[in-house]
Amino acid sequence: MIRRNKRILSLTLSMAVFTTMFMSTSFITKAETVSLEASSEITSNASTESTAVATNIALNKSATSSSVTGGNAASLAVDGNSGTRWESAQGSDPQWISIDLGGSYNISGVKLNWETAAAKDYKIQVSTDNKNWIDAYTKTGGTGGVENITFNSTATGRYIRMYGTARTTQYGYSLWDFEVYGTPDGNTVNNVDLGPNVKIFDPSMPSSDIQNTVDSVFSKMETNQFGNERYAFLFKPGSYNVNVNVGFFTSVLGLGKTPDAVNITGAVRCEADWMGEMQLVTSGDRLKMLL
Ligand SMILES: [Ca+2]
Repeated sequence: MIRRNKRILSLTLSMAVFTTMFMSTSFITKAETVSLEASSEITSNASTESTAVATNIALNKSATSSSVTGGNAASLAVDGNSGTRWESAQGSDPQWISIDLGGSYNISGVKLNWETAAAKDYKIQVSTDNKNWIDAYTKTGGTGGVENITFNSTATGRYIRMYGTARTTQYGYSLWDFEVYGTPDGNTVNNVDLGPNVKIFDPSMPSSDIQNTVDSVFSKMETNQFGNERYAFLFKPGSYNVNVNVGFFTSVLGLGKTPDAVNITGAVRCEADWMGEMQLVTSGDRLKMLL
């Protein structure tokens, strides 16, 4: 017998900081649906901050490079001074300049202000660990000058580099300015890196970004009942129009001073669709499997 036993709760998600909604699915239930009441009211402490002018998140951050010519150090490409520059060793490929953004960002693009000695072929790469790099942008046949580059899709990471494989001159790769644009992805609080598995959401973030993040985690954790990974979603006070599907070992917490500080106008769901005709349901604190 196929039995659907989904309990639907309706409530407003709102918790004090340490009175959290903990939806670990490890021992509880995968069959319970928690539907969060849509709220027509925007909480008074929801962010009303308007979109700010884009900030160069690479400014004065730590920069390193594969090589240097003379005193043209890597740091001079992120000093906010268009009269100073980094230059790599001359006549040598490949060469790179890398920036440590100091925290994890969703990076949307970069601005490169080349000196005469520019890159013809290069990649902009992003990394979370400074070891493994993902191509965010590839350029061939570049001619230097100022290049404003928007990635086709945002790249998440703490480290970003220009990796050059061919030059426009006999000299090195030389940048007056290497600017980077993006928004914090919520993994850094007061310069403490909480790691890639803690996701802190702010109501100023685009709903689509939050949705993509929670969907990505759910795809990893939906059936991961025997894995070692653990995830936590922390929602700062405010209103969110998102749907949160909760997989195994995933905590969802609303942060705030008062019980109504966080409103999720979509839903938070804990289901067992992945099991097909089998459903896990709770009976008291015991777990039963129904066929
Ligand atoms: Ca400079």
